[in-house]
Formats: sequence, C-alpha cells, structure tokens
Amino acid sequence: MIDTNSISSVFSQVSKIPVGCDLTTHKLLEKQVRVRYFTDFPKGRRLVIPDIHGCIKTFRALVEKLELNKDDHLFLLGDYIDKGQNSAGVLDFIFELQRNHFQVFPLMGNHEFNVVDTAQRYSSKAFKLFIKKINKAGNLLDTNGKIKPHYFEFFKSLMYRFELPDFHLVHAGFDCRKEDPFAHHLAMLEVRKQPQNLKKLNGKRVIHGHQPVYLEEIKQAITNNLPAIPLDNGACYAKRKHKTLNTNRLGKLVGLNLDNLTLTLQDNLDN
Ligand SMILES: [Mn+2]
Repeated sequence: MIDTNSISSVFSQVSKIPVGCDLTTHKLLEKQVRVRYFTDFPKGRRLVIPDIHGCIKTFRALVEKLELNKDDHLFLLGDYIDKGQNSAGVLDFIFELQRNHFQVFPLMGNHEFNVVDTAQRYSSKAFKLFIKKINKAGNLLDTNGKIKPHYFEFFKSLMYRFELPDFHLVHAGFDCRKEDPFAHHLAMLEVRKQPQNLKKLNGKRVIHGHQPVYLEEIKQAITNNLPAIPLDNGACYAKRKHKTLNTNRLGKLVGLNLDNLTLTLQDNLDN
C-alpha cells in the first residue's frame, strides 16, 4: 500500500507528472535496494530511534537520557527532516556524533527520499515548490535555494534497510504481499500495513517507524511478540494537530533497546 499523497499534493500544482509510477522504472538513487547487514556487536547496546522530524532538542535529550556511549550502535529509522523546527539541526547532530566516533547508522525515510527524488527527477520550479512544503527547511538550502551539497550527499547515501541477526530495521515496513518483500524499496518507505507473520522475512521481527501510533500500541507489540514493532509515537505532533490521531497521546520520541526490548521516552522539547 503506497501512500503518495505527500508527493502528489506538490506536483499536482505544477504539472501532470505521474507520481504513482511503476517502482521498477524508478530511476532515482539506484534500482538496487540498498541494505546493510550487521552481524557482529562485540560490545555495547543496540539502540533504535525512529522519526525525529526536525525536533533537535528532543533528539539531543533522548540521546543524553540513553547515555549513549561509543560502544553502542545507534540505529535511526529515517525522517530526520520536515514538520519540526530544525531539520538541519538534526542532520548536523548526526554528523557531529559520527565525527566524534559514536556508531550512528541512519536509514532513509520517505521525507529524505522525496527530497532526492524531486531534485533529480523534476524541474527546479517543482523542486522549489516541494521544498516550500517542508517546514523550516530554510537551513537545508544555500542562497540559490538548492539543498546544501553535504545534506544532499547524505540523503543519497542512506540505506533502505538494515538486517541484524534477529531484527529487520526499516523506515516504514515491508510489503509482504510481494513475492520478495526485500526487492521493493518504496514500500519500505511508505507501507502502512504490517506483516502478520515472518515467513517472507527470514523469521526476523520488523522494527519500524513512519506511522505515528500511541504508546500502548508500541508496548503491546513488544509484549505480545508481534511480527512488527512500531516505534513512532509522533514526537513532532506534541501540541500540534494530526489529521486522525489524538495528539495528547502522541509527542514522545522513543528509544528502543533491542537487547532487552525496553523503551526510553523523551517528551517533546521543541514545540
Ligand atoms: Mn515517514
């Protein structure tokens, strides 16, 4: 189930570009679905944080609360930009951690993908319109209105999924109606229906973000050993509106420890 609303709303204003195009003909980035396998975790914890969406203070506070150290692996599930106050701030903090030799591994989210896709496939007019739609995106751009090269290169370099010995990490999930769910990268960025079993997923559970859910749902998925664990509690929606959800029950940025499946929660500090 591909949700192209976010993409189509922009392009419908400027052209008749077909946005729900066949994924196999998608030229952007690469056709190959990029994956990184992690087999060895000699020391430290394995931590996961989902959709940060420009909430830099919240992200920093959660990293502090987790007492991240250099033996830990910190996996980020994508959607660093848009919605929150400081998209570039989130990217800069990721770079800062990596520069300081923290083991931080960011995945692609649909928001990063859309930036690269739009820049590569459409006119600069369409791109500018698209960028206007990204909240507080000004600091991602140079004086000509183009994405600063180091941010753009970062977006292009992002992997679609990580496979660990016991888990899959991915922004949105997998489309298990497909023969080979690992061959469909847009589904990994946009899918909203989660697998009911792990037959096509090497028996490994899926950790994903993308779709905000209430904390109860996250906890139940962990406790009931469900095939997929959602992690996005819509940190960026604190004190804001969401089209279908009660935002009083959203607003925490979630950290998951994959080794003991415990959660660390951080209230939104940005809104
Ligand atoms: Mn998303």
